[in-house]
Amino acid sequence: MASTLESTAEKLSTLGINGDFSSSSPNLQKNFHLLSPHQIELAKTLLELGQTHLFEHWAEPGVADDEKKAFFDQVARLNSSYPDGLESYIKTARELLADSKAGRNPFDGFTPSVPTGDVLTFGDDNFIKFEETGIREAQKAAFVLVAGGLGERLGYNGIKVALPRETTTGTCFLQHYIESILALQEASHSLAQGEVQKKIPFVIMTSDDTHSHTIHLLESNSYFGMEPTQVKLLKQEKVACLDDNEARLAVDPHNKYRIQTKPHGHGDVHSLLYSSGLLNVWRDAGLRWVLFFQDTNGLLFNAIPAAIGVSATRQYHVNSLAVPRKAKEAIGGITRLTHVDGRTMVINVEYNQLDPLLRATGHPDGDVNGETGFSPFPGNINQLILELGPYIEELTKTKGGIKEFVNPKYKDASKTSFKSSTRLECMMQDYPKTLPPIARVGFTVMDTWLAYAPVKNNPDDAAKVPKGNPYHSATSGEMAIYRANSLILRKAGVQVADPVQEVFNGQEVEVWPRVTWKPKWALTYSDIKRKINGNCSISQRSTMVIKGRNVFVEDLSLDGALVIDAIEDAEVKVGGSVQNKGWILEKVDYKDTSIPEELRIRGFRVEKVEELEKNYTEPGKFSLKPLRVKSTHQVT
Ligand code: UGB
Repeated sequence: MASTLESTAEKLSTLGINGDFSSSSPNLQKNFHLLSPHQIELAKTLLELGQTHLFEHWAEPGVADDEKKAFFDQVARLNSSYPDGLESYIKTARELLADSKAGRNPFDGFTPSVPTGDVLTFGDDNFIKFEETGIREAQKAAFVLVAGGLGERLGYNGIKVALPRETTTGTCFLQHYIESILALQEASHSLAQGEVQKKIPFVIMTSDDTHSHTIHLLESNSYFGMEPTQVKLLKQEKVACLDDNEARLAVDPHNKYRIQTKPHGHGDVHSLLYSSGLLNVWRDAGLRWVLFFQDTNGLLFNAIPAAIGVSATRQYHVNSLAVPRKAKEAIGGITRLTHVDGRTMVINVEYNQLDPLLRATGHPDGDVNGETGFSPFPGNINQLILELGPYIEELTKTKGGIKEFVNPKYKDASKTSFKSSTRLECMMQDYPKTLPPIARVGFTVMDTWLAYAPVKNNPDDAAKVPKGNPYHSATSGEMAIYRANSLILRKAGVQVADPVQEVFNGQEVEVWPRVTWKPKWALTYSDIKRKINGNCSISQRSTMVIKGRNVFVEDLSLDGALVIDAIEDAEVKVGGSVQNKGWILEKVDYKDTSIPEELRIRGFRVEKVEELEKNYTEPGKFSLKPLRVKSTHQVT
C-alpha cells in the first residue's frame, strides 16, 4: 500500500496537482493508484465541474478495477469528441437548462417573415437550364449522407439505408444514392470534355447504432460499384446525458461505471467533417460544393442537378432544398428572422416552434395556409448545398460547433426535476445561425411529388396521420417513386394512365404504373426527353424497369411488365406492343411476421406473374419491337 500511495503522490506532483482536490470524493481517492496521469486530470476536471456523484458508488480497490479504468476511457472519449471538451459541454448545458427553466424563447427579439428564394417548375426552360448548370458543376461536389439515426419512429430493425427504395427492383436506398452519384460523376465528366474525370467523394456519417451495419452493406455489395476509396465513413459519438438543471451527468442505469449517453443529432456532421481534415483535401482538389442529405428520401436525386444549378447561378453559400408545406405539417419552415438589433438570418424554424413564434409576433392565427393552400413558409427537407470555401472559413471559426438546444421533459411545473435524463442536441440545418450577415443564404423550392418522400413513420402511426397530410411511411415512400416517374414521363409526352386508389396498411394511396429506371438511364429531364420518342402509352397495371444507359423508348404501348437491361455498348430501341399478365401488388398484413419486415412495413409485395424481360450483353445496336397479339404469348 505504501508504494501505491507513493506512486499516486508522485503522479499528482508531476501533474502539479494538490491531492486535496479529491477530498470530496474518498471513493475516487482510494482508487487513484489505478489511474494514469491523464485519467487523474480528467477526474479533477469532473470534480471541479460538480460531478462528485459519479464516484459515490465506486467500490474498494480490487473490485471492478477494469470497469473503473473503462469509465475513464469513456470520459476521455466524451471529452475529445466534443468541440472544446466536457467542460464546455457542461457549461453550455447549464446555460441552456437555465433558459429552458426560465421559459426563455430562443427566438426572443426576432420577427419572422417569408424569405425569398427560387421556386422551380419541373420541366420548364428555367428548370432545364438549372439542371444543365448543375450537371456541369457536379464534378466539383462532394456528397455527405447523414445516416446515424436509428429511426425509432419507423421501428425498423435494420439500418434505414438498407431498406428497398422500391420493391419492383428491390434496390435499397444506399444503392440508389451511390448509383445516382456515379451517374452524376459520369454525366458531369461528359459535359466537361477533356478534363480528367474526378471521382465524386461520398461521406457517410454513421453512429454506434448504424456503423457496422453500414460497412457490412457496402462490403457485401462491392460498394455498389463505387470505388471503396471514394467512400469515407465518419462515426458520430453520443453525448453525456444530464440528470438535472445543474447538468449533473447521468450514471448509466445498466452500469454504475459508465455515464449514460444519447445521440447528439445530425448537427454533428459539421464538427466531424471539420476534424476529419477532408474539407481541406476537397478544397485542394478543386471542389466547390458540399451536399448534405438524409437517409430515406428516394426522390432527392430528382432535385439535385437543378438545385446545384441554382447554387452556382445565385452563388449561394447555403442553399436549402424545400417543398411547399402545409401549415403545421411536421417539417421545419424556412424563415427569415430579423432581430430588433438589425441582425437577419434565413433559417429553418422547427415545426413545433414556428406556430408559437408567429403567434407571439403579431400573427394571432399562427402558422396557417395562404391563398395557395400552403403555408407561406417553405418546408425544409434538410438537404443542404454549401459552398466549400465559405464553409471552411466558418468552420475554422466555430470548429464545426453548431448551436445546440435542450429539450428536458419536466416532472412538474416547478421544473426542478426531469422525467428521464436529457442531453444537448444539434441539427445540421442550424449551421447558418452563426454566419455573418453578408453570407448568401437562399433556398430552392421544388414540387413535393418530384423531390420529397421520406420514410419515417411506422404503419400504425402513418395510418393515424390526419387526412390530407403525408404519411411519410414505407408505403407512401414507394408509391411516391412510381408517381414521380409516371408524372415525369407524362411531361415528356407519354400517355400514362391515371392511378387507382388503394389502401395498404390502413393508408389510402395512389397506385401509378410501377415505372423505375437506373440513374444512369436518366438524371435530368433533358435525358428523359432524348430517350423517349414517338407515341408511347403505359397502362395503370403496368411495370417498366429500365436498367441500361442506352435504351431508347419509341412508340411503345405497354400493358404488362417490361424489364430491359443492357450493357453500356448496347444501344437498344424499345417499341411496339408489350402485353402480358404483368406484376401484381399483393396485399400483406404488416403484423404477419412470416413476411420479411421490409415488405410488411409497406403492406404489399410484388407478385411477378408474367413479364417480357430482355438482357443485352453484347455490344451493338438492337431493336425490340413486339407485335400486338391476342394471347399472353409474346412475339418479339
Ligand atoms: N441522424 C443522424 O445522422 N444522427 C443523429 O443523431 C440523428 C439523426 P430524422 P427529423 O426530413 O422532413 C429532420 O430523425 O426529426 C440522421 C429535420 O430536422 O429523420 O424527422 C438520420 O439518420 C426537419 O427539419 O429527422 O427531422 C436521418 O438521415 C425536417 O426537415 C437524418 O439525420 C425533417 O428531417 C434526419 O433524422 C424532414
